[in-house]
Amino acid sequence: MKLILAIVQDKDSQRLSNRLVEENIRATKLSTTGGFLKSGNSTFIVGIEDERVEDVLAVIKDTCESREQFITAPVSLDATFDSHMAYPIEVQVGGATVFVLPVEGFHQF
Ligand code: 2BA
Repeated sequence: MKLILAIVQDKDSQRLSNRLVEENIRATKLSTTGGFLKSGNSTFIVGIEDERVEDVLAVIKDTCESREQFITAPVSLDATFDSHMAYPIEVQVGGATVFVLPVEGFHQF
């Protein structure tokens, strides 16, 4: 058995939830926050048999889009500039960041 942790953008999370249910893949969705953008994303926890890992990855790949996002970073390089000046930085977010981990035990009591 494997544990899949998939961090996806909030915009894709409902579609991914629906697809996982359709494909009979059990999952738990957590509301999470990206450390860099400090904005909301969603983390799916999926416990799955080894032979279905590729199916889960295919569903995630099919559902989650990569998007460009801008953040506004403060500039404080030169004391002669207004310290409130800010400039936008473009970052590419997602589709999905996925970890596949081995599972030592699985119990449902
Ligand atoms: P965030 O940390 O909010 O990062 C959003 C996007 O900002 C990243 O997209 C990446 O393009 C950029 N970014 C992140 N850290 C950066 C840095 N130090 N300098 C420049 N750009 C940076 P993704 O790589 O697609 O990541 C999307 C989200 O997935 C991340 O949101 C974070 O929540 C999670 N994530 C990504 N890599 C991770 C990792 N190695 N461990 C844990 N979570 C991760």
